[in-house]
Amino acid sequence: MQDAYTPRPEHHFTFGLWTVGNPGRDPFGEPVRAPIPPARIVHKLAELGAYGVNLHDNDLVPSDAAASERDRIVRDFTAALQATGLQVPMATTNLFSDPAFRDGAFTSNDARVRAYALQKTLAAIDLGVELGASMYVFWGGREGVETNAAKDARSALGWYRDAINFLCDYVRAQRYDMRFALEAKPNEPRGDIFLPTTGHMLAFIYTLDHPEMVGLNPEVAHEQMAGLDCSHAVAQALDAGKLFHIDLNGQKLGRFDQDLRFGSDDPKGAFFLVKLLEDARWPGMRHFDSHAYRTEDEDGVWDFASGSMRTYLILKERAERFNADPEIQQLLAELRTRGGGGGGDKPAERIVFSAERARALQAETFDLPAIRRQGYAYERLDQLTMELLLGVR
Ligand code: GLT
Ligand code: MN
Ligand code: MN
Repeated sequence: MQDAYTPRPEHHFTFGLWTVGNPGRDPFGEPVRAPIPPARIVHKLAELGAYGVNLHDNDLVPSDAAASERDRIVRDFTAALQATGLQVPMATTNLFSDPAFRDGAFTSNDARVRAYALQKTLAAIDLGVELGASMYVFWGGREGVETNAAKDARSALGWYRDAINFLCDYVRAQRYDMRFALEAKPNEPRGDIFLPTTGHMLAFIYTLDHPEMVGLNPEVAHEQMAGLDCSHAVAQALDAGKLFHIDLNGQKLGRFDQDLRFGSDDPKGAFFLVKLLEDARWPGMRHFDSHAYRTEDEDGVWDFASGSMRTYLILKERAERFNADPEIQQLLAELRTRGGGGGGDKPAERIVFSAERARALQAETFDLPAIRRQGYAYERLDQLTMELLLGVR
């Protein structure tokens, strides 16, 4: 079926090999789906209208593969990419599956593990570059603790910083066209993960040697797990010029990491996130870091993939309607000019410090009783938004 919500490569939708390839294993049950070979994933995603596919090193190349085996796998994968035109915009390292990383990778208490994590990442960066990736994601799922008796959080942050600095210098020395995107998560698989939110990550970036190379990869579910509004984290990342990548998915509050289909749980939250990205004309990849329900067979996986992209495009169209809706826009214009606009529906001028401005402010009188009495009409605004989202407007 082709309609206004049919995804096309120019929409820049991407999936991970690990997302559509997720076999449905969970802590209580074995995989329910057979692994889908990477080349088949590439062909299916291209058919569905995606732009690209992302990967961890070991999603493609098993960690015990000999060099010749690695080269054969990469050759076959590249052939599938060339046949379909699918891109690999982002790559990352699996620094969490191997039991060697049980106490973390860059922040393990064992110096050998910290060095091995760097070695593994160097090889994975090379692989990403070979496949054309210019974005590299760091999700430190094992970087944390179950007990604070085990690790000094300040030493751990120091090791983390050394690792990212080392890797930035490697990319620079190799003259790779590559930037890093850091992804936060509050917990799972560790009891507590270091740098648990996008805001923590943002502050950490400015302590690095090359902050200009490093940005953020916020994930909807991870901010929700921390009890936060993801669109606010994304807005702050945009404001700082640090939104390098995004992981779109869905999550119920107070649950384990569910990685649900984007928009399937909190469509209103998803709407405001899409609106934010589209209003900002953000040029990055719309990556879906989620997977099909464990109940699904392979057909269900492809339903999940096209559903993710379709929902995004539907919400994008709803955002356009929101921006064009006369009643909603009238309410917003009133808010913009409330308390003294700059003429027409222009907002008031910014208050910028000067000695004169400070003196004028000190002398100003405010009609506080009137200010205290006024309402903001947000109930009406939200109801109009809901009616638009629910399809009756
Ligand atoms: C893992 C995790 C994701 C990360 C991936 C990148 S791996 O699936 O749950 O949030 O983005 O390492
Ligand atoms: Mn997740
Ligand atoms: Mn993610």
